[in-house]
Amino acid sequence: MSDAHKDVERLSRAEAEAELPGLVAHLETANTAYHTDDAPEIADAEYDALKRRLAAIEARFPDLARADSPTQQVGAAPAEGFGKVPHAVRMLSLGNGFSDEDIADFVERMRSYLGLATEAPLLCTAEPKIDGLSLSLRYENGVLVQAATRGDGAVGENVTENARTIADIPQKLTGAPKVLEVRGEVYMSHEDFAALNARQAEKGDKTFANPRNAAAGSLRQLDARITAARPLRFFAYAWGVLSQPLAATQFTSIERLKALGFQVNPLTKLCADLTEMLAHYRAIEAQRATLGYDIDGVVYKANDLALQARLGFRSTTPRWALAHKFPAELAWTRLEKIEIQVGRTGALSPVARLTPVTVGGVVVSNATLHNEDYIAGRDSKGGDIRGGKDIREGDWVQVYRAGDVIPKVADVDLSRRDPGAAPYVFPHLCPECGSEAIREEGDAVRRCTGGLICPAQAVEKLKHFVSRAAFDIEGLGAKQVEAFYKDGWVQEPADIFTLENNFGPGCPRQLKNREGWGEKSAQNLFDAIAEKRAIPLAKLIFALGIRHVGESSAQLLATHYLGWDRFVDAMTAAGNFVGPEWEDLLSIDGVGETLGRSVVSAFHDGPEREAILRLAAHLNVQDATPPASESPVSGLTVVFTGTLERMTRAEAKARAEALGAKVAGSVSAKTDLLVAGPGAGSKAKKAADLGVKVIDEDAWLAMIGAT
Ligand code: D41
Repeated sequence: MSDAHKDVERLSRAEAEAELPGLVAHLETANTAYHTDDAPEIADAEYDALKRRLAAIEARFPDLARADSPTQQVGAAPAEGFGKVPHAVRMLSLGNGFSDEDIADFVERMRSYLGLATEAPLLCTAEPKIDGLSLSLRYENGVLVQAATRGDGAVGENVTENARTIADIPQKLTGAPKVLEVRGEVYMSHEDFAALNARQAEKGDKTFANPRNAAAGSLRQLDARITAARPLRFFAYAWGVLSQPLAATQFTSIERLKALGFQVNPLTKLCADLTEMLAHYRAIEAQRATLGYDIDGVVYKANDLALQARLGFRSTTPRWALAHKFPAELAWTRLEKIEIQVGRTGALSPVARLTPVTVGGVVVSNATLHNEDYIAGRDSKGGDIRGGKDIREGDWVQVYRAGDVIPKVADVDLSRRDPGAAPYVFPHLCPECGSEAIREEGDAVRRCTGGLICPAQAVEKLKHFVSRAAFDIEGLGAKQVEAFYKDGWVQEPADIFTLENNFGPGCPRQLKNREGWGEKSAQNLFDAIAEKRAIPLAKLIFALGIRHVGESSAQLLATHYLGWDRFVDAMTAAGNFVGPEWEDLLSIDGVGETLGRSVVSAFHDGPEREAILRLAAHLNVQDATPPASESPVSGLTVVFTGTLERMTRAEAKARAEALGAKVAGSVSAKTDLLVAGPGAGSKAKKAADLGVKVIDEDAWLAMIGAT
């Protein structure tokens, strides 16, 4: 072997060529010893170092890389990463509250939704919110068969082999339901975190910023041997699919999980009312520093599982649970410079570049400044924020971070301001393309008018297009599209689908010859792209990156229009914001004027429409499925009137909508069903006049199978 200690950057081509075969052979022997013979020959660290060196050499001399190089095979798992696991029961997220009032509102919202009398009890559990990452464990006949990360809540990553190495996770259960999915948090204790970082530093490996990152980095190792060497722990706090209920309440379900052998948090408490919930929050907060692991708040959950079921959830958060977050940590530092970033929709977002400072264990060097009013010390209604103090370059500012969000600026210290500091002048031209940046009436944000000619908007749109919730093309992330854009390979989404034609085998310039790419990875990318030509309608609508159109509104549009052609035709016909197509768009529950205008505008004649149609020409758009038609009320327009005795109006409406019905406020010729409680007046009469079917509350409950 040539001098393996020579810096890769200084290797000559001949030296690299001489070193490669030995390196490859060494790694291949190690791989076989480990995977096939189950007898590792070299230490993990040595293996990793060899592999890093090989990758570095290949990156420097891409044409020397072999298609079957060990760098293209990551351990036992496929090179692309983990397999995907759809969650049969969606992993919901949690709403956040910060103040005592937020918690009082939460309890009041539940009471009013359920129509509880003032004296009726509403018990809630309160437990620490572990700052780790959620994991779902599936047991069949008492045997752990699968572990999946949360992912986007609908689809996670298969980390079964890694989860098996965590001591807190039982491999077998006795007396469990036939099918049981246990959900909880993977975390690392302070002590184990410190020891791990010390070991990492000693080996010259990267250290972790905090226990949460260490836990995430350890669980998401493609090589389960690495996970096994990391001291991860697990607290169970919820469940997914169950073949049989665990118990009738949240609290007793957790007790049952404990009896089955899971670790559950000992600070979980059953609280009778708001006062007890807040008292327990204070008690947990007081112990925070001595718990030995990171928590970032307290989670409250309605205790009665029947009430949880009635409360249900809205979009992705349950109505029956809330996280009460601890106040964010603060730190003072100097704001060195204000920079403007241009986003996908042209928004000019000011970012503070800070002298790096540690806030809650994480080094912060950037903070968002929101918009020009925020910098000037004004809120969206023209009132003062920070007592009207503006922010200038060179100022001393107080920054904070809450959870995973981008750090923010809370305050500015005027006593330390340089007397010569000038107020910040927000640009009126886009810093990326020079187009005019304008602020529309009522909009807090100034936007670049350059549209797709603005490189920043084009790149951000592309990044959004390939993001996980959109096209999610394996091997094509933000970094890659940015590089392709810079070199003129991909200017708009349609170009992704001609990449193989333009830069594939036989072309003058080929992807496999780019730095960081090889024959195999290039072909993998072309295959991954081809695979995504078939795309569900909702994903395509979301991927277009139209302002105001998030994942859930894209879903609403898809389930309304069902097919791509119908959607495009309708948006085109609604072009003047009048007429039946426009009315039809606004009739979708959840689609308002702002969203409607934004979508229709994207399909106005012009470059954006052209780009969308060019893209669609490469795709095979899969029709959306109409909403749950197995429900007997799906598609019906229902009106509730009179006094409902078994549930509140809010609950009745939410349930009907969850079953695919449309709930209207007044009776018309379009009404299919009137549910009339006692005291129904003019609506019942009108229904009778129009020949609309009228039923009472009990008949309605029977109809939806909720007696
Ligand atoms: O300790 C936690 N991090 C925690 C997270 C917890 N104790 N309980 C939780 N409960 C839920 C629901 C109510 C949705 C079952 C959670 C989370 N969710 C959660 N963590 C991350 C996303 C959602």
